[in-house]
Formats: sequence, C-alpha cells, structure tokens
Amino acid sequence: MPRLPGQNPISRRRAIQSLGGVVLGAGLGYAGAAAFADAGKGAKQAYPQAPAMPADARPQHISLTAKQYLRQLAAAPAAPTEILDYTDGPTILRVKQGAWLEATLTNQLHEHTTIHWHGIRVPNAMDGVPYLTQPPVMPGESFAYRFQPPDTGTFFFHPHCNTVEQLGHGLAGILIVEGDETRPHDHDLVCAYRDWRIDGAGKYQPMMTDAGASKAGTFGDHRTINDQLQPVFKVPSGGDIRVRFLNLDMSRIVDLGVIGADAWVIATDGNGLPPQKLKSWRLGPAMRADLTLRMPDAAGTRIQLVNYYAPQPIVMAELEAEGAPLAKPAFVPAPLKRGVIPEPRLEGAETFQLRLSASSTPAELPPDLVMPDGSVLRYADALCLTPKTFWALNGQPWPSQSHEVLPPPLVTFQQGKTYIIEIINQTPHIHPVHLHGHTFKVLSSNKGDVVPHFADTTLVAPKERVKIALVADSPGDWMIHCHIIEHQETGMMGIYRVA
Ligand SMILES: [Cu+2]
Repeated sequence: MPRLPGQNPISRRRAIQSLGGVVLGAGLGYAGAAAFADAGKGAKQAYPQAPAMPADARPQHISLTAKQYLRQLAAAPAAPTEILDYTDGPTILRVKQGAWLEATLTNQLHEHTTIHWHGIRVPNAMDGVPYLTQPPVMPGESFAYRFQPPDTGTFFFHPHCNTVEQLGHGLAGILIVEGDETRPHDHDLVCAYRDWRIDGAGKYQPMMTDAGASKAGTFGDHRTINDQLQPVFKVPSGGDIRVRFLNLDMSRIVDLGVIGADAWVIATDGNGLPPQKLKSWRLGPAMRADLTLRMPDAAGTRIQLVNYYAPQPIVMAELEAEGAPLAKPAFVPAPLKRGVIPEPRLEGAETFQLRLSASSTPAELPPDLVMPDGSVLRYADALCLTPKTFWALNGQPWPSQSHEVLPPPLVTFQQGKTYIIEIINQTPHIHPVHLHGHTFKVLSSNKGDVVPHFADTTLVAPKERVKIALVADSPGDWMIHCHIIEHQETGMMGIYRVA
C-alpha cells in the first residue's frame, strides 16, 4: 500500500510499543513515550461515558473506513492523487435530527485517529478527542460513535490528532442534519471548499512549514469545490436553490459572494438566522454558511460562487440553469425553523477573557528517531505532539508533549450558567476560534456591527475583541482552539471545563 509523506512502513502500534524501550535505551528518558504505550491500549485514564443507546433505538448505521483512496485532483494527464477519506467520497451523510446514529470508524491508516463531530453538540464521550474524551483508535481498530444529533444544519467531521497531515490529505466528511426548512428548496447543493497542497502533477507539497505555522498558515494553490476545480453544477431553471457552503481548508479565509443572482445567508455553522442579503460573508477554516437563491429562468444561464478574499474575485464554482423554468411565485427568502440551542441569559453573566497571543516559550522536540528497521519515526506523528510552539491561549501554549499529558483547564464553567467569552486577538494574524461541545452566540465586536448569530467557530481579526456567549449546559472537558490547523498544532489550543 502506498504511504503518505512522513508515514513510515511499520505500524504505529508496533512503533509506539517499541518506542518506550528505544527511547529509554537511548538515554533520552522521555517519560511521555512510555506512558503513551499504555495509553494506546486505552487503559491510561478514565474516559467519560456516553449515555447508552436504548435497546429499541433502531439507529441509522454508517460505516466510515479511514484509509487511502485515489482521486483525480490535478487535471489529466496528471495521475490521481492518494488522498484520505472515510468513503470513496466525497463523504456526505444525511441524517435526521434527534434520530440515533451509529457511525463505526474503522482505522486503516498507518497511525491512530478519531472522529470529531465539528459543531454537533454530542455528549463529551463522543467528541472524538484522543486522550481527552476517548482512547485513540489504533490502526486496525474500530470505534462506534453513537449519538442523536440535536440540531439541524450543515456540519462536518474530521480527525483530531496529527490533523495537519490527516485533514491535509483529505480526511473529512460532511454531515447534513435534515428537517430545518419552512419552505422546501428545489435543489440542495453541498459545496465543500478546500485548497489542496499539490502541484500540477498531483504530488503533495509540505502540509506545514515554520513560516506558515508562525504566520497565516501554509497555503495550497489547487482550489476545489467537492474536490473538483471550478465545477459547474446543473440546477433547475427558475428553481429555489439551497447552497450549503463549507470552508474545509486548513488555512484559507473565504469571502463568499454570488454573482448573477440575489442570495441570502440563512444559516451560520448550520444555525438558522433571519435571512441576510448577501454582499459577501467571511468564513474562516471550519466555518459554514447556507445560502438561499432563485436561479434565472433561461436555461444555460450561469451564476458564480466567488471568493472576494483575494486581489481579484476567484470563481470557485458555477451553477447552470437547466430545463424548462419552474413557474413559481416571486422569490422571498424563507427563514429556517427556529433552532433549539439555549438562548444565553446575558444579564449578570460572568465574562471570561480569552487572549490569543504568540507563545513566549518556544520549544522544539528531540530529533526524529531511527527505528531498528531503518525507518524514521517522527515524534510528532507517533505521539500526537506539537512539533513546535508558536501560539498560546491566555499565555499558555498547549504543551509540546503528548495530548496524553493534558494541561489543566483554562477555565471552569458552572453547569447551567451563561458565560460571556471575550476573545482578544493580540497577534497580527486572523484566527478562527472553535469551541467543542457548545454552540455559542456571537454578540459583538469592537470593530463594527455584528449580526447576532449562533456559531461554533468565529473569526477574530488582529486587534479585534469579539464577545460570544453560551449556556454551559454540557458537562465535560472540551477543547477550544484555533481552526487554522497549523496554529492549533503549534500551541493555540486549550481545554475548558463544564462541571
Ligand atoms: Cu489561528
């Protein structure tokens, strides 16, 4: 089986099991490695327990096999690219709000993995953070995620360790939770944006560079929607179209616009809001926006989805009207059904300040390890380590050790209370800040007016202070981190606790 860059030919488990001895034998005395060998077997710590699925639940079963697939990304005659996915995708799941889901992850990678259900308010035990909420799923192993998606909308899922390599090679899926429309659309179109780090021959470039990780991130230059370069989607002439736009890139910002038709934003990160006439809508990595629009009547007419976050607008995809026009009354954007996320009660709420900053304690790891069979084991891959530290939350970089050595929580919220979090960006770069476990309301910014909206990820620009609020209703230890993955993996990550 072909390997990805940075992967080694021996299994992670074998490597990790031998690692403790090798490391100690080499006199490095790296304690985390030996501890990891146990953690890999799932015995290291008590993980949270998920509520049991009732015997009569009749869940929707989904099989997700994390492995390598071949996909034609670069134009022919380039060879297909070895990508990672959960199905021979793109992986798009459609499920029902509140209905039990049993998604079984089978790991056929060369290293451990998990699934984090981004933006879905799952119980803590199902949140998919290795060493925090569950043991890592080792190569050859499986793990069943069982939960009832509580909210409708457009979500996605991805691994949460060595994310820069796994997500960078494509490992992500889309989860649509249906049942939120007050007026059905004639067509529902998923548009997942990502910018592959490949060259014209379909070969990978480095996923992470020091220059990128310490600044705005490392960028690819192969911009795709649903893994296709500037695709044209055929949709009904005169039809009402829902566009579910997801920014699945690891570092690109998108200012989403539509040319050729009026469009309205009807959901942010899956959560409905009163329809907002679209000029452009800024989306950082991991953020989503659902649009509603009416196609022109004339068959063959095209409209464009564009990114204005560039010197010249970049066309990402086109929609082409097809067939005899649907005879419909004049278009008025319909809001989605009201969500069930608890409304923060702001009066008297405590404020927690979260400062985004550069790290004052840069740290480097020991050099890579040459295994007895001559292969090279990267500490960062094997141990879920941050290879370097450039960033911090409240002055504390995520320890440049294993996820298995967890830092104390940045803050503890009392279950049931409302909290305001003021996110203060003290860096010269923009950061999409993501909270696990809770969907928050974006309230205000010192930089200008904000349309109040629910979200799971919010952008904070340099010198900006953004206020968000949430009802801390789900107990557990939850991650909070920047979703520019290189920032996350070089320190801009922490834990908040609800108890
Ligand atoms: Cu960041």
